Amino acid sequence: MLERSNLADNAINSLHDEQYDVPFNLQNLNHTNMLFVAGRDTESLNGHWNFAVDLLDTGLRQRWYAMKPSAAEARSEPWDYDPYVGETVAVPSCWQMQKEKWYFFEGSAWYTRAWDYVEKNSNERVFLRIGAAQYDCKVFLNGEFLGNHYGGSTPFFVEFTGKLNSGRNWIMCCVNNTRTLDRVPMRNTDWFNYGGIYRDIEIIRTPFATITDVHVFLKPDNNYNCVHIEIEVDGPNGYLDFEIKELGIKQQVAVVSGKAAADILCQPQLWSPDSPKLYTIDCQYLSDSVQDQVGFRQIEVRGTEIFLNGNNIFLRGISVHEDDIQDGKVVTVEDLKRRFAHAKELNCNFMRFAHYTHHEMATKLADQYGILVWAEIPVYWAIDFENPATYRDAQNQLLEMIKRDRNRASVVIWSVGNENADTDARLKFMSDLCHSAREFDPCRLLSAACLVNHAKNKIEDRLADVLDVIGINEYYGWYEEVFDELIAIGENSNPGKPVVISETGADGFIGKGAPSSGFFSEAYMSEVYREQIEYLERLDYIKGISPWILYEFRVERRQNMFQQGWNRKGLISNDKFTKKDAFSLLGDFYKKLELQQ
Ligand code: GCB
Repeated sequence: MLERSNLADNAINSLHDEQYDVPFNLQNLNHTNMLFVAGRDTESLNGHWNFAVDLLDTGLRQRWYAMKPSAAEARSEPWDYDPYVGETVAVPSCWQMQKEKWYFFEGSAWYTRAWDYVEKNSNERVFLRIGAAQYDCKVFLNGEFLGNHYGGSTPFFVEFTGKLNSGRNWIMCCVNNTRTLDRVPMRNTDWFNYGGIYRDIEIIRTPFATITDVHVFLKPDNNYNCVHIEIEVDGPNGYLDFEIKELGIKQQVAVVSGKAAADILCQPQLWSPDSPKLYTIDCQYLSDSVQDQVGFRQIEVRGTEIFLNGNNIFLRGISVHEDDIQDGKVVTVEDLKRRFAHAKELNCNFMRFAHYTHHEMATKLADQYGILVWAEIPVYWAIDFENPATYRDAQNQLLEMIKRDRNRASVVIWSVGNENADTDARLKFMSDLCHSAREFDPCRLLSAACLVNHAKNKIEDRLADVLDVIGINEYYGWYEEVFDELIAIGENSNPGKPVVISETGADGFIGKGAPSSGFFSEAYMSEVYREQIEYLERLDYIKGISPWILYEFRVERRQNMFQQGWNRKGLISNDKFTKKDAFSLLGDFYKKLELQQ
């Protein structure tokens, strides 16, 4: 008789345990254990990982993660999956794009790979960083559960220090993209529910005393002559060295209880779309050092106007999703560069990165290209605003986004949501998010795509009181009919703050069998843009626009014969190459606005 382990007993017992997942939902990998990564060496774990989809969560129930690598003939009990052999997928990727049979798969999937650890420095710390995994990611090392992360678009870290074997280690991740009532977003979205580890996965080593956070910004006091730094470390009291060579700054800053802060007087050349100047900042603390590229600028609202570095600015924008016909949510630098080239061709100075946190390379490139960015968390449509666990998740996604990107001069707006019904619970939830954002970042504006009361033709959203900029999504010519209401909204609303049209647009299908007129025709889409532009020119309460959207994007809920799983409002089709006529209409309008500024 074969000798059975407790795994076999568990396999039977677990059939009756419907609380099997509770121990794995700690959400302990969150903004509190983020590490500052800019300028650090990394070791990529991208590449082929063993992979299995697991619709029934058998892996968690039966504890696949606790199985040891072993030859089949040496095993002493039956097994339903062997994490150490079998099918592989490339990481990063979305499983939908790997095999047709996984296209609509929603559930858990297991990723496993070996990593051989060789210590480089005695006293080093070792972290795993995952750029993003959609949506819940549970991490196991050599069979031990180390924690999980909620939220599909922000990075997270797991510390491996003290848990590694010298030589072979096994890293296992269980990634789950099920749409549930407590998640953010919840169950219904107008974009595709991709799944998987779809951004870079890497190992980062640091010295024992580690710089965990660096926040550097121009003090927003209208003097443009003071760089404020706030640095956090995990290590003893002492000093750190902060340097911006090009500005002649080299300063020792005291570290007390893990924190260091200073105001440094200097005269930086200001960052703007016309002159996206970046400075290299260096920070050295004991034997740890990091380096980042940072621009200095001030964004503010005065009355109903937006000012960048004291100059009145109109946001000529375009919205964009993270989506690709081949790769799904995986982005490459080439893909992002094409995105910015198209935005520049449209004469944009602004982009809305909808509806979740985009790849960190996108905001880095925006810094370099001089594109202002609206960055957003997926508090989208219906969310369980009453649920404290949902709030905790949304707040964590917000703070992870802010901590990742608050050194990016290009990011001028944090958006806390999109088209959410104005209930008391939602008002409290989203106001609290705004307070949190302000606490972590004093130098950006807060916004959300708010709702308009179409019966009264009025911006009537109580959240507007808490925001700096009011976003409104309007689809005159498409979902709404009478363009004159746009004028009435301005007259009836008196918002007292800048209003940005965060969405407007129309579907235009240009593939085989495209209609020549009416809804979904390119001609009708152009007509909507023509009328929109005509009206926008008359709307003095609008201080920016980001039409919907640069590229067509994949979505389950659009299935008519012209959509076939795609939202066709892209100014460019899903090949990211073929422009529709509306592209040049918008580009010409923006050129005109640019010349007027
Ligand atoms: C909206 C949503 C956006 C949709 C868009 C549309 O208002 O905010 O996510 O994709 O409309 O195309 O209907």
